[in-house]
Amino acid sequence: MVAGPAGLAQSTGTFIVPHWTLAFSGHTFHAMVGDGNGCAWAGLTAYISRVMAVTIAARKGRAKARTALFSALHGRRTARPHLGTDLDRGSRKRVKFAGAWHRWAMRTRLLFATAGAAMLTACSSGEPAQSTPRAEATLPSAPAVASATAAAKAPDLSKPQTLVTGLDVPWGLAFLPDGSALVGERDKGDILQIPVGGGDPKKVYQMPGVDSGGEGGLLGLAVDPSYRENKLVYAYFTGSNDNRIVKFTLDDKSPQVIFDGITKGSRHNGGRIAFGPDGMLYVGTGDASDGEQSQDPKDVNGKILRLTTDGRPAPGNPAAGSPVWSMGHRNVQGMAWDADKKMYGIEFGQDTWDEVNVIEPGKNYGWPTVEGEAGDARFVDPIVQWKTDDASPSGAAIAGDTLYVAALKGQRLWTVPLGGGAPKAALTGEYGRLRTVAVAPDGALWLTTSNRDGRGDPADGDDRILRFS
Ligand SMILES: [Ca+2]
Repeated sequence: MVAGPAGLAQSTGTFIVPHWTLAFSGHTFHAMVGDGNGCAWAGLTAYISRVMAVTIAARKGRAKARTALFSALHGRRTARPHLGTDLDRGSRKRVKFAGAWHRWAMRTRLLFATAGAAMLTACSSGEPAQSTPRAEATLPSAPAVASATAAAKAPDLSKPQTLVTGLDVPWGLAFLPDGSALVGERDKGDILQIPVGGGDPKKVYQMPGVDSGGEGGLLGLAVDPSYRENKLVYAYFTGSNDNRIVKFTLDDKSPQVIFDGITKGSRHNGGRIAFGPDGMLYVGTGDASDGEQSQDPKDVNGKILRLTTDGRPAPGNPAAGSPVWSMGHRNVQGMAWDADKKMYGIEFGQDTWDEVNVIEPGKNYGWPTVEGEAGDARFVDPIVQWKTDDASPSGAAIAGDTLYVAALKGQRLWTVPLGGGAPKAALTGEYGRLRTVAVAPDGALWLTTSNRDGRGDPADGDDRILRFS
């Protein structure tokens, strides 16, 4: 693989250098703990830089810095308890330091700085060239069938078809009634349209105000159930101050903000939006690395929300006037409904258990008090849990009686038989990180990769959309 100019510029300008520059100059923390630049070295660099920065913050005794630093350490790929951090999720967040660690870290930070420079070189040379989004296949034009959940037959996962290549961190994916698809690129804020029957994607919109970084950016997309009449599309994105939801038409350059004030973070921004069978807009949010928000019924983070198309709390929500549908979530990025309108939500665990939950209004799913199956009467246990290395689930869709779950770190597509039986994994390791899965109007399953999101190892042609029929 050869480094392209764009890839190199991104590596040096946005991610790797900030890790180290800010770590040792004592600047604010968020830029420093970006998500790496897409190679293993970057992950190690970020990990070491977090440890170093915690030490520096402790030495200088800056309470604000410590709080912010812990917020990031709250994430999964971060320091372990043996490094001297208190990761007790149920307690007030504090960072404690073992004296020996502190001294060791201060003595050796110069060594790490040198190592970081070497890593930068290694990372930059490992980036494949960026490519232009293009079609890899065309499809027979099928009449659009207005069903997001019911496929006539199960998609054949042994026969993947590469539909599009050259995408840059595709995240949101939604189909228009004509069978064409909208796909959002997280970091660029672009929305591309993939024509009916396949063909080269065409940029049809650029979302103004997207402030990408970390896990934030242009996230979920949804198409209004009455799109034929009103042409409305919805998007959830990270702006400069918060996560927010807008609605717009593709020829409207000024989207209307319908819901804002969802706390943003470098991690755990949630971001999936979807219309339920009741015509309401459901929203998966994240805890923005502050789990206490998930247990605060007045806070919209760490929740599934249920809104009208104007962004107001939907009629019939558990608490009148509140947008909250369910609480106690850590980071919901996938929602789906079966033919009986039963709702499923998937979420990332911290270090132990990712979850598939049956979502019921007013219920509490336990985070951060518990993670995974706890048998605690206060909380609803998941129906399926996976070790975080095996899943890290971001996308969910139901076709027939099977729930499909796209896994990032687990690099596989989980199939969960909703009628009973053990989940099975498919495509393990074949396409890297998998972000979004959706059922197309013709019943085919679409699946996106996420190898350019800063945590993957992109191959030529990434990111891509795969199709299974
Ligand atoms: Ca839970």
